[in-house]
Amino acid sequence: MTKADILMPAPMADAVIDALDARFVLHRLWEHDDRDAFLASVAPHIRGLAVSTLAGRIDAALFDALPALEIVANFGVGYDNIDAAAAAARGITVTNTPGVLDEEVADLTVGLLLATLRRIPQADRHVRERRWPTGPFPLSPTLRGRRIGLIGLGAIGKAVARRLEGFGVDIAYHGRTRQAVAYGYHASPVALAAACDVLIAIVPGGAATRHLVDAEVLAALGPDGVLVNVARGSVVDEAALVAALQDGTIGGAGLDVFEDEPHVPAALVAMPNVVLLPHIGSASQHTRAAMGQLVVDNLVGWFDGDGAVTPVR
Ligand code: NAP
Ligand code: 8YV
Repeated sequence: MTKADILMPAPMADAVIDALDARFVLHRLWEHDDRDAFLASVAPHIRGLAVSTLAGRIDAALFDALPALEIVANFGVGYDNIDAAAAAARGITVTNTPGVLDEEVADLTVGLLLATLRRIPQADRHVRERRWPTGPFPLSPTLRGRRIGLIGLGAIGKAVARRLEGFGVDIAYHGRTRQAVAYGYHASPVALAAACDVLIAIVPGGAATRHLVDAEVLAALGPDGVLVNVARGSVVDEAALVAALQDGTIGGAGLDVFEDEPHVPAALVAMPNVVLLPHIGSASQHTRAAMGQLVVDNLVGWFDGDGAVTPVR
């Protein structure tokens, strides 16, 4: 059987590389000093792309440079790194990794919420920096009595909500459509923020959700309010968030994602009421292995003629 040519622009997990190497002709773009020249030499043969956010934007210009491209397999459920409309217009299939990371990301989201409210990283630093003998760690805000608003009640949002039910807090949500669920629905982010004192963003990135959480939403959340963003940095107006934290418009934030990753604004790093994570929502060995396997399964399924396992849309 002829092996299809697959392009991997940036490194992925060893297990993914090994599995694709065994089944396809895998081209590791990042290993070449003159990437443009290498790409030009293999471009006519490339039928599949294996990408993560490390590969940068996968856009129309790249599709036009790869005339035989059939499928883009993304490592991640969010695929705002890919111009899916441009792919669809060219008949190129895009796949993502839904289903295998929902519980992991939900665990991390609840952990980040608790860490932010109860100031767990700050308390750890209090002990490590030998400040405990000189005085107790200050009392923290609480989850008790909180009203939690989820911006996005999809697969991950629902997994977060299920966990939060066990914490005895009120839960409401915003999305473009009302769902048949027991949680309260609000037709806009600002209405949700006004009704809650915790906002958790867990929607896809991209133009449609850019700055869904803006200065108005943060003002509606209020001075005891806490924002948790595990969606994409683009969903929150980061400058407005910094201002809201600095002037006390909201009380704190737990952030796993940022507008210009891996760069985090110095103003956020300096704040005592903010918990910052390096985009680790799905980043356990267990779940990253499952995501990698799904990338492989999508490419193998496609080139075996069985179809992609998890195409988007
Ligand atoms: P999903 O099942 O597709 O759910 C997305 C939810 O967002 C839906 O409930 C949808 O409801 C809502 N939504 C979509 N567009 C919207 C808009 N313009 N305005 C308001 N709500 C909108 O996706 P998921 O699997 O839960 O994942 C959600 C996102 O989480 C991913 O796309 C990714 O960006 C992010 N994520 C982050 C990490 C991390 O490591 N931090 C890990 C995994 C995923 P409606 O259709 O009714 O609007
Ligand atoms: C990944 C994610 O870390 O699935 C997603 O949408 O954000 C994370 O699980 C990321 O996609 C890695 O490229």
